[in-house]
Amino acid sequence: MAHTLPDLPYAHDALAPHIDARTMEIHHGKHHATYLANMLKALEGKPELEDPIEKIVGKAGELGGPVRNNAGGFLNHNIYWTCMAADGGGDPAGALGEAVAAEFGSADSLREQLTAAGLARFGSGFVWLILKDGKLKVVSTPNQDNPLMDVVPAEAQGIPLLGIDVWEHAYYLNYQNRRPDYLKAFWEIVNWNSVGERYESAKSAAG
Ligand code: MN3
Repeated sequence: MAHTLPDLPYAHDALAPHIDARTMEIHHGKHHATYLANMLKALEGKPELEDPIEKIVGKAGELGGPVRNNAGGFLNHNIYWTCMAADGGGDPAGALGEAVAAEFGSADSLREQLTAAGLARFGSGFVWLILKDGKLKVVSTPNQDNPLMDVVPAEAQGIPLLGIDVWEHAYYLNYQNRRPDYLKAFWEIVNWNSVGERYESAKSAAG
């Protein structure tokens, strides 16, 4: 299986002023590309190189630290780009909207929980909305860990639906150390349609 860097689903400046074009250029063209390059190096000669990225990430414990960090970094950014859109924002609709209302009370309450998890993540990592045992759950993981990994704590394992990058490289040029401002801005560009599509396919895969 050929692993390639996906194009951004929008122009570099599409998310401005919430996320600036220079951040997107470096984040996608340098950071994301480097995770992919280092993942390919770490998997050189291994049969797992032929596997889909989700399967590789699921075996992170067995495949070792460089695969954990770089395959995680590759998949996490694949997800993160699709969680944003120039015309994003608002509240989730459809089946996801109903599940959010039933399980969190409101979209505001879900946003509050995701924001709190992002502020509580010390250092670098990701905040996630996952599907776990048929239910929605807010979790966070350090570094480039992903909820699909066998090595993350059981309570943080699940199918990732929404991922928010809280590494400083995701926001430093625009916001410097102000992670709260970045997380507030994220809600103006969140792509609930794409999160909702992942939710529906995860639900139907689970039967
Ligand atoms: Mn990043």
